[in-house]
Amino acid sequence: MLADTAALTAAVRRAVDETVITDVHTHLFPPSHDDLLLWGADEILTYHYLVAELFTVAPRELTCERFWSLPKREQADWVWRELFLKRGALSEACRGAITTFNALGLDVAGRDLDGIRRWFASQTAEEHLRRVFETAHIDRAVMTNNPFNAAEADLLARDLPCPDCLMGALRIDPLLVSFPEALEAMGRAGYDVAGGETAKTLDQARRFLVDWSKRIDPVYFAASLGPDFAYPDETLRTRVIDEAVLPAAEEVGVPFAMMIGVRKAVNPALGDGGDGVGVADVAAVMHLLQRHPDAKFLVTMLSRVNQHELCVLARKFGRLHVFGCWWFCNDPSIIDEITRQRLELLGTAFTCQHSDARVLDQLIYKWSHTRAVVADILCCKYLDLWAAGWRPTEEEVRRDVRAIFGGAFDEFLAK
Ligand code: HDL
Ligand code: ZN
Repeated sequence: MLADTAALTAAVRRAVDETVITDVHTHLFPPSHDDLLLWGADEILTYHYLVAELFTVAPRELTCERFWSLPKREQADWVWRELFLKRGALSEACRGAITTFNALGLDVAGRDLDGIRRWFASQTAEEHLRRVFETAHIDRAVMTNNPFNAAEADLLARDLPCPDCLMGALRIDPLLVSFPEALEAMGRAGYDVAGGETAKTLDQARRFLVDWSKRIDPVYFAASLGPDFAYPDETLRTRVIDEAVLPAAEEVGVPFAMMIGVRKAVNPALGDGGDGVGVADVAAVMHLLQRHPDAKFLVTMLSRVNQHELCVLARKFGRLHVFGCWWFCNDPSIIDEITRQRLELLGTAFTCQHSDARVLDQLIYKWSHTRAVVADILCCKYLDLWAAGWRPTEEEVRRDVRAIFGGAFDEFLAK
């Protein structure tokens, strides 16, 4: 039994610090997938979040075109100089790079970028992956596997070695947002989709998803969708969801993860950094839940504006699991607001965060930053509970912390 509030808050902080986390969405790849797995100083510094921030301050003569023509090292030099040396590295992405270098024992206080680069050059991807998972204290991370991307599909089809800590997820955006691209990829793979937008083609798409699922054993199907995502509507996308995606997900026995609210290529010159955010319509998720009583959905939304309505919807359907403070919400001020709201409306029936890591090393900062914010929130919430008269044990605190860092996700997948 915890004796007093000091023991309670100490137990909460210990639990958050020590809990093993399951990372439910990343862009990581196995080391066997060659240069698809990004890691190291220059990848950390040229993360698309930092590239976008560079171009908020870069001199006019540094055009995006010129930047992209530079070698990766020189791109990283620009970011380091402009965002870390000439200005306060106060953004979440800048602080993240510093947290990561520091946690790896590198001399970031001394601003020794060349020394940091030399250290990375002496590592191998396999040993670094083990080190990063250990440092971040995560047990498993879900990848993003896109069978519509030729390079990824070729590597996936070769059944290359993949560490147990990496789990597959089938990423299906082209089926929903660029059908011609999906048709081309399925046709290339030998599926009979020559008929175009017919019921037969949609059944072939269903089979394509089931066949790929037999290969990579995904924990879910996933797609990112725009602020304009509506369901149902008169577009082909509704038919693709009804006749291909959800029947395949049900046959495979996995949820459909929707990441809603990204305004793609607001500024294409920034590449991956060029996407923006828009307020989406949560009613689309509500209609999916109402029309598909057997389907399960994981949902995260990109706009802060959508979070409360999504939380309330998750109270109405146990088949909806809310996860993460995605991308532009992955900042301490918004993580704080969203996580308090979710605890107050959902208890522990949600997944508080995912890293979205594109660079292996980012697991370190994305999780240490989130643990710090969530620990403060949970201390408040348990103190409120104590003041109400409840006396949680340390085991119960650990149980609840694990729940929002992956336990509830595992439970949701299993039910
Ligand atoms: O669509 C997605 O999975 C997003 O997470 C994008 O990859 C985005 O570029 C990103 O990395 N956000 O963190
Ligand atoms: Zn992502």
